[in-house]
Amino acid sequence: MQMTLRWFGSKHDSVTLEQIRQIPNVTGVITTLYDIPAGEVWSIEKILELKAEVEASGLKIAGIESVNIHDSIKIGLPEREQYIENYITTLENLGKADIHLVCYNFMPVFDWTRSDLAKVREDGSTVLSYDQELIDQIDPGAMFAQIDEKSNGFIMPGWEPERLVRVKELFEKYKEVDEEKLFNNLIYFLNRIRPVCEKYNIMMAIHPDDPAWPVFNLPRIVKNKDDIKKLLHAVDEKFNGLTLCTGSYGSNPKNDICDIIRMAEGRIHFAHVRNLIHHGPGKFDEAAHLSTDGSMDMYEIMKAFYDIGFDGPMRPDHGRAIWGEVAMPGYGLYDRALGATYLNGLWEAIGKNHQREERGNL
Ligand SMILES: [Mn+2]
Repeated sequence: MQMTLRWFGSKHDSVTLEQIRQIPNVTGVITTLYDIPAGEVWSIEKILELKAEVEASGLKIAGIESVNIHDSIKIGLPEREQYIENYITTLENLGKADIHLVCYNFMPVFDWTRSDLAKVREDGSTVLSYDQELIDQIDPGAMFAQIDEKSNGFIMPGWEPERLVRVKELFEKYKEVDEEKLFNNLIYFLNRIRPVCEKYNIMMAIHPDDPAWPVFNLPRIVKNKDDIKKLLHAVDEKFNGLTLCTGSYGSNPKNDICDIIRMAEGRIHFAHVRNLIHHGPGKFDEAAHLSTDGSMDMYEIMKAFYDIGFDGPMRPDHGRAIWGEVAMPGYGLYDRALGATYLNGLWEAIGKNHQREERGNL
């Protein structure tokens, strides 16, 4: 396991590479070219510039999150061909720059949804929160205004302003797209990018739907164990893999995260680890990473990753906003640094216990 932190680039992130480097055992960042809209080619020059900046700080680029997929690919419009060509060129350029992990998602219109980006907890910290009842009362277009208003002036990933102007039009286009169509469009895309991924040894790691059920009547196809099985089987090659996001799968308490991790052994290329508190059906708050702060058993989750020999990048996913830090909601330095340290501690303990058991068995 390689511990990393997500970093949005010096123009967009309140956290610096120098700060990230000082978190014990964090050796890499998961980053992106945030300014390039979905569908456009990432030039080799821009990729190398980003890489040089990260490496000058003593860190490495452990992977890209995300290279976003243009909606025409998800909808299956004729113009998807050009956008897939662009995507292939981007992957080729990443491969030439020695970058081999790409996180992406296949969610229609919205990458993720929350009803509150700064819900105040008893201790004064704030967290992202979800309440299906509140979401059901919101017009999808109004979601953008709401997200924008509470984002502390940062552009939230997946909620870029250029999407706002097109939201109505997009909903129209998705009218004919059900789960089956969306799934087939994903498989078409994966088969098209397969040669470039295999040539450059690029692992594609799909991020699950967040939350793990349909929102605004849009189809969702990466929600649970059955979805994952179907997807991994449909293109049964290593490059077709997962971002195992515990918070997204875990939004549905019926998902057994440890079981999913063990089932997907060898196909998990990237891990997002965070905890949340369930308040009832369709209702949860994000939490600190510690098991006792939420509903999930982080020890068991980390043990499952350890047991399958997970050796890819992991990052503490969203943190709380604490100690007065003003940052992109979920992406402050302090709570993610605490999260990384806690997860590193679990990993060390699990590893040492394992070694002790092995010695005991000799
Ligand atoms: Mn995630």
